[in-house]
Amino acid sequence: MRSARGVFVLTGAGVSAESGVPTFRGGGGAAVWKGLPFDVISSASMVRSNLPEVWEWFDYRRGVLESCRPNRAHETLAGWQNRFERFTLATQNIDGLHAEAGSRGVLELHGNVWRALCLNCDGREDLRRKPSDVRPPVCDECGGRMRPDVVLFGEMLPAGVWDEAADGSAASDVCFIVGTSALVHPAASLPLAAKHAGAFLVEVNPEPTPLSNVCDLALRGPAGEVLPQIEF
Ligand code: BJW
Ligand code: ZN
Repeated sequence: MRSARGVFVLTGAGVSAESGVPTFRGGGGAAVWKGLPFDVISSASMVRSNLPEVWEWFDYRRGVLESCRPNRAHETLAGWQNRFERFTLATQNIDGLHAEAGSRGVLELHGNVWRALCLNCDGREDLRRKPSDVRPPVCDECGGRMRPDVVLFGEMLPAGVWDEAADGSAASDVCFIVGTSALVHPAASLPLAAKHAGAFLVEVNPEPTPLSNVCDLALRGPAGEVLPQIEF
């Protein structure tokens, strides 16, 4: 860490677990809401077939997140950002907790639950700045229907965000993989690009993942306890 010039960090739901945010695949069973597995309700086809229900699901999620604050893992990563020539933090999380902890330029690969996206003109709105009960919300710019600005199964990741994450991973000397099951692609392929470029890979997760066997070091424990212990 002392000699690293480029550090790349990929986080997943586990980094927010100690903040009280439920993970998707942790806890023994698949996350289910109203009898629908999350990969059904969080899918592109659901936006087409039942947008009001998608909003109900994300309204419920925002309700859970309202009381969640960043934990020591988010804070530690925010403290790392000024210590390297290049520091890239890419997250699969949509909760906004990295930014709330003070991280700047967070690459949100799967979007943000606090934003709405217009299906007609691609305009975006901050749901906290303009709270409204209308579902689906109506776009201020064009009057079109809006959807949650998150990346669902079967959808492309935002191109600019993806490109920056790919560049950051390929230019890293050290890559941390924190609190992700590493099952969802293309996010899970980012550490492989880092490995390919010669980076030292560190996994922080209480459980092994499909990436464990390519990692140089596995730190088995909760991110909020492990990350603050890394001194350099
Ligand atoms: C702790 C802890 C603590 C607990 N401390 N750790 C290649 C192969 C096969 C399939 C595909 C492929 N490439 C693409 C696909 C399809 C698909 C995919 O990956 N499917 C696989 C599941 C099989 N990918 C996509 O569809 C992506 N789009 C795409 O590829 O576009 C191109 C395309 C277009 C059209 C057609 C085909 C391709 C988009 C993926 C978007 C994922 N979206 C979601 C939902 C977001 C909205 C919402 O929140 O509802 O994102 S899915 C869900 O999983 C969410 C998460 O970001 C994502 C990753 O989950 P994560 O973060 O890893 O959480 P968990 O719960 O899985 O794991 C938690 C971990 O934490 C565990 O390991 C615990 O042990 C650990 N943990 N406590 C540290 N305290
Ligand atoms: Zn619009």
